[in-house]
Amino acid sequence: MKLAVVGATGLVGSEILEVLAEHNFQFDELLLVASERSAGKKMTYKSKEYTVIGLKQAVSEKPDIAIFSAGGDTSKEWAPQFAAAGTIVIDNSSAWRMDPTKKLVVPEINAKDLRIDDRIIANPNCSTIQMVLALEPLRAKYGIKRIVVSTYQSVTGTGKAAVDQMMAERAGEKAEMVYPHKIDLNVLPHIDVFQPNGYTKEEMKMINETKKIFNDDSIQVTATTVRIPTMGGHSEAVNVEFHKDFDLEEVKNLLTAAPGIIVQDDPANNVYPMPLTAHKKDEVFVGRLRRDESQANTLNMWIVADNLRKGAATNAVQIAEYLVEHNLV
Ligand code: A2P
Ligand code: 11C
Repeated sequence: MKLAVVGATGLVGSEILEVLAEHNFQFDELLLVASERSAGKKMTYKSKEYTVIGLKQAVSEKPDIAIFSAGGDTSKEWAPQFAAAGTIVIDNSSAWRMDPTKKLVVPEINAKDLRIDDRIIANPNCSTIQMVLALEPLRAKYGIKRIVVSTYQSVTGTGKAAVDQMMAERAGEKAEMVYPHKIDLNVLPHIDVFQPNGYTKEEMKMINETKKIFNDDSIQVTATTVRIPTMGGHSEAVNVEFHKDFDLEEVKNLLTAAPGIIVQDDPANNVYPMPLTAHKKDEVFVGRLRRDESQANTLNMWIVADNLRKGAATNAVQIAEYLVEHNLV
């Protein structure tokens, strides 16, 4: 097994290496890949030193699996070249997600749809992953009619430069502006670019990707995505209307029993999910479970996950693990 991590020098790339090590993912050879600017740079994985290589060299090495996290343009240009060389690409960018010929995979939900001839597999957007994972056990039992979601997203979702902007502002230093406004001590109702319909691209990702992952266009979704000056994870207030009525205790039991979900819901003791406690964890945390008393069959929930983990690196590594475990590679 030859594994490539493309975008290894980035924020998600370094998280992928951390998750691979924690999960003790087995490979014979590891290729750390980044732009030509970084070629020759040294990096370590499990105390062993590796030399970063460029994409051209990486393709010629014909890795079995390449986990991509180097932006949409890199994926659009290079993923097909890896695929043509026989590599299975697991892509973190938005480049292939809505392509009807590509699978959009959250392993706990739809890895079973993967086949031996899938060559480019898309990893969903971070804010989508944590929401659909927390909803899946409830969807299976009650059926989903409509989702209204508002997000509170970490600056780490934008990348290292955004973390630097926030920290420079906090320290009172001159900041390189990644966002159109100050982010520290502020809240921006703006993630990714605005679309002609007035929504942002992040909001449209949540809407479109959710329908694709659940394989159900009848599910109504609306979203407001917001950047807040925090690190550690994305938070989401989700209002979900089911087709069938539910019992709150049963909801808690279904969530508790589901893989990859941890219920933190003890208001009397101030226990609820937070980015600070979700940081560096692979799971999705769910709490503040309560009936929407204004409408039948409707639940309010609060969902938090480390966007660099289950929202990106962990989900991608889990796809790779699934491929290996099911002899799809
Ligand atoms: P590099 O460090 O050489 O620029 P982040 O999202 O944290 O900024 O990380 C982006 C990652 O994608 C980095 O590893 C970066 O490598 C990589 N990357 C960016 N552009 C390219 C490109 N054109 N080809 C290959 N890798 C790229
Ligand atoms: C954010 N969700 O928090 C974005 C980052 O489509 O993979 C990931 C963008 C994507 O800004």
